[in-house]
Amino acid sequence: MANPVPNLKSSWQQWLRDIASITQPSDVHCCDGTLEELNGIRERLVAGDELLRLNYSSFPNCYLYRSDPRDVARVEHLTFICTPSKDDAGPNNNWMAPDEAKSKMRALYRGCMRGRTMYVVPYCMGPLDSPYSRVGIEITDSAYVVLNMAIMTRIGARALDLIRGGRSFVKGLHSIGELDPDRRFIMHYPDSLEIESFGSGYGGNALLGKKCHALRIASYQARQEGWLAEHMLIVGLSSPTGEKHFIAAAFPSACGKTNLAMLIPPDSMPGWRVETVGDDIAWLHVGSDGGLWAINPEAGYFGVVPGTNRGTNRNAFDMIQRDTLFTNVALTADNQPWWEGRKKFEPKFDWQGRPYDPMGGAAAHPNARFTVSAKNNPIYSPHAEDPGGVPISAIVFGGRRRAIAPLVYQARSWAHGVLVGAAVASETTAAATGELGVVRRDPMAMKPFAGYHFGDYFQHWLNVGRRLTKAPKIFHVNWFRQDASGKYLWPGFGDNLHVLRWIVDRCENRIDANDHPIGWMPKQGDLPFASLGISSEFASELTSVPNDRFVAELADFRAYLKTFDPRVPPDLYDQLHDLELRAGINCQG
Ligand code: OXD
Ligand code: MN
Repeated sequence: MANPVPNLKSSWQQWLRDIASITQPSDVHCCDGTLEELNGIRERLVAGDELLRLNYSSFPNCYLYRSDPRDVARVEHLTFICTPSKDDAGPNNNWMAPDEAKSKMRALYRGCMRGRTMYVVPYCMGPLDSPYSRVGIEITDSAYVVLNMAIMTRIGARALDLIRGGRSFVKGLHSIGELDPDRRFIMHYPDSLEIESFGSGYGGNALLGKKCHALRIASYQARQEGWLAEHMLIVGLSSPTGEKHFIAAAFPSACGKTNLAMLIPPDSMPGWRVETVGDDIAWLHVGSDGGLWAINPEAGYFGVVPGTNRGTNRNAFDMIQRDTLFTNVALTADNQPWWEGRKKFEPKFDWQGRPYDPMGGAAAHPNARFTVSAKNNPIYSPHAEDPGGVPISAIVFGGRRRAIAPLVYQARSWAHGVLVGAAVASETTAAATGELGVVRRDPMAMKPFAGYHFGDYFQHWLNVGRRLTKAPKIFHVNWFRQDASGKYLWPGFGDNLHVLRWIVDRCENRIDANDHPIGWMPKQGDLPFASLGISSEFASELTSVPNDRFVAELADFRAYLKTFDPRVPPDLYDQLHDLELRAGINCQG
């Protein structure tokens, strides 16, 4: 099984040898990404009871992994950006000096792989032949991480060839350590393209290609190189006349990005088709045509399982019926995965493998996940692997806002859109540890993921906009508006396509809109509220912004923005000032 580190002199091999001498594994395995290799790893995990094979007749080639109960979510408070200057990381990040972080990590890594296999996983983020793709190597002592990386990225020989060919690559070192929350850190060194992660085996902390590389390190590189690495889904829409548009949309974690990326058109929109390019991350470049082009750097989905069913997301439900690695779901008596919202069957064991007690809380962990190849998605876009990416017509921001943001509005310009993105806020969910249901500010849904100071990040967005001669239009949506009793005003799911159609019509300059202080809002009759059974009272609430709340929101946002001074671009303050004037606020910064 083991392919010892070949004795050649090159920087990546020297790095592997250095790491092996620090971590002292009993064995080194260089992954080539073949099916045989992955089957072998899986079989060994099954034999060691670390992975459970699920019922083959209903869930062929599916497995269950149970994580340590103290290791079930990303850990933002233990995630650091290690730039030489603290100011460059910004108040939006935890910061540690690179030397301090390195020596702290060095102490943790010393001998940590004794008795374990050190896996070496070369990977590529983005299609292998795309000029926009980036490569990396993750060293890990977790076979579970290898299996996830093999689904989420393009691992193996071809990625290694790119590195051998001289591409710069991200060096990621991961060890589960003892899974001790008190000895857990996720460090990023964007200047030297390095990631060091210790003490967690959970997705975002351990699958280093995803949040660590494709967002934190990539956003830092993107600023230096003039592109954007964003926490966005990419979805394609085709109208019955065959007109096609791609939309990139940023929502904070667990606001339904995967559902929107895989949306099923409602019966009320016959002839419409939806295709998924990506559900979590977009890398966006200014094309030679002056437009914005996007690739999805990932090759799979690491989605939240609870709530997934044929009604909420039929495509996701169908794609996880086979070839899926489940984490922290419950089990039925006949070894099927079970989760809240699955509807059928009963759990027999909870996510920790204990006999299920209906009085004892949820059976599946609320942040239980599926990892599955994008190729399983019935509506995986034929353009998802296009090396040049897909052209983006609209950028959509959104969040969970019970009582303030209207269903949809359009920013007046790119610069106003940057303000709209900077003002994204949402109620917290289970994807990150911490309190649930608290409103937190999450600019562009990048709060946990921007690898540098938000003031510089907003400036970078403005700079990219200046280079776009065919800039996408920017919108904000809120699927989560509620009435006073907590009832959702908008049906969501497939019906969100009605809103996307309005967005496309605006991009094509086909319809007019109402001029509201917040931005352009749909005219009466341009969204089919009545035919969706939405009362006129709800419809008018969905398209209104309560003035007192709006005024309070703007004050809160101004105070938040100030925390990024003196790096907040003056143009952004100008946009805020204009918005305040439109809202009738006499403000001063
Ligand atoms: C995720 C997230 O994608 O937390 O897992 O954003
Ligand atoms: Mn995400």
